[in-house]
Amino acid sequence: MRVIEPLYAEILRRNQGEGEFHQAVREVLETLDPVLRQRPEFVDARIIERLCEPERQLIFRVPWADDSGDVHVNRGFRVEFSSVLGPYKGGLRFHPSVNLGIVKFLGFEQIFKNALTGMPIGGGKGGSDFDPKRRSDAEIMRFCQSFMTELHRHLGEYTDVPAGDIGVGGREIGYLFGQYRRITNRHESGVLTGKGVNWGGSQARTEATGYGCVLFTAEMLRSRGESLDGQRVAVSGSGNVAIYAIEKAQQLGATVVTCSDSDGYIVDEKGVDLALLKEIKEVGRGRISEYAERRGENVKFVEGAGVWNVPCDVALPCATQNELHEEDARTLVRGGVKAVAEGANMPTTPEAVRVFQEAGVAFAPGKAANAGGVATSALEMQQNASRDSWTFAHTEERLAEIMRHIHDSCYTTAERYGSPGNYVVGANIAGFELVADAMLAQGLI
Ligand code: NDP
Ligand code: 2IT
Repeated sequence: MRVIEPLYAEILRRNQGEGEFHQAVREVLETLDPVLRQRPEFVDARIIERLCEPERQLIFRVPWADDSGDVHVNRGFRVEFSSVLGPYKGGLRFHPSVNLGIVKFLGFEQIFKNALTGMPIGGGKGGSDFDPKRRSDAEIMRFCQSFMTELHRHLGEYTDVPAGDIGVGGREIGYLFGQYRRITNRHESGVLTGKGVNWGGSQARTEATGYGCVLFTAEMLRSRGESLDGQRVAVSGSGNVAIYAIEKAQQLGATVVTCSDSDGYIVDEKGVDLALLKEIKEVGRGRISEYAERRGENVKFVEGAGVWNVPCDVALPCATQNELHEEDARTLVRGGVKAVAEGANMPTTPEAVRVFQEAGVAFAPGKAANAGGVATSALEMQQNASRDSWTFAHTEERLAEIMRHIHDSCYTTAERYGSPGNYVVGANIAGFELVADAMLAQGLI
């Protein structure tokens, strides 16, 4: 951290009160020493200072009226972090906790994640502190229309291409796309990803993040001479990423015994009934407690707690940032966990990551393990650009290839820089080198 400490101090000073952004930056910077020693030109060109300053940050008012006619004012964000590798690319999050620091942490992570996919996409992120829970479809539509009425002027298939994240799924992307099309009078499919498959969306985009996370886990286990078959898996969350992580884990022979939402978690020792979970969450937009009520007496619902007390071989945090703490990590290690892969962005606190690494647990950071979602978004952009549409099988095969490629580049980079088996080091350095080389080539901008 010799070069890094003064840089980090300056980042704290310039970005006060943005705790999640500080955490994400620190986690990357503290692994870069070996590459900065070998490549002093990155230091001379002040690559890190430039990378930590977003190219553009947009904050805007989003007024809308609820079904009773009452007026609400939310705050909208889009942080266009880096376009050195391609148009800004990254999701939109609608959640009451959203603020500038959270959007910047997510945008910063996205730069490296997108680089690791090997696809031509830059990094960005956006969203709003709007709370979609218990809102009617009509309210969601009006909110999305108001949000896009401002954001549209900053987007474009060659400029900035949003997608979903927490609170933004297929329904919201539909309303956002409709409003973009109306305002611009352009059916510009490549301006958003995660669209419906009959109007420009890609097969397997819905599944991609969860599937990719499990495929990455399978690769980590394979490098240790193991597989997912027969393993006991704990998944947190029960949204888009969690549901399709469960699906792929089950396809590969694992038993998923727990999942959660912000109210609590369920334990189903026979294995989660995915059809029931999808019906409750995707169709009914209901709560996880309903799962226990409908599945019967062998399933317990525990209110107000997370899933990490449930012993497992593989843990997949798929809900939100900082949801797996040091004590949870110790509990998981005591229970014999072998692999942890972040389906969510930064769900594991730095102290918890250290516990896993010291215990020799295979640990995959989100920027590698959950990159399947944005990679498939890039495949959607590719299909839109060529007015093509691929089969599910072909798209899934491309996703699997990309996840193998990300795994192998993290693995070999970690080895090359003296930290074998450390996927955090591998992901950060591999992503950083791609971005930094492109910045050097493109000059001081
Ligand atoms: P969803 O909105 O579909 O699901 C989020 C899930 O996490 C819900 O079960 C939700 O519970 C739970 N959750 C959210 N916030 C909190 C919180 N503060 N405390 C406890 N539980 C919470 O989102 P996604 O599945 O799309 O996203 C999950 C994670 O994956 C996020 O970190 C996201 O950034 C990341 N990610 C998503 C990608 C994608 O393609 N969608 C791609 C890569 C990463 P409740 O309903 O009760 O709020
Ligand atoms: O965090 C993420 O990578 C996402 N929410 C997906 C971004 C995208 O553009 O598909």
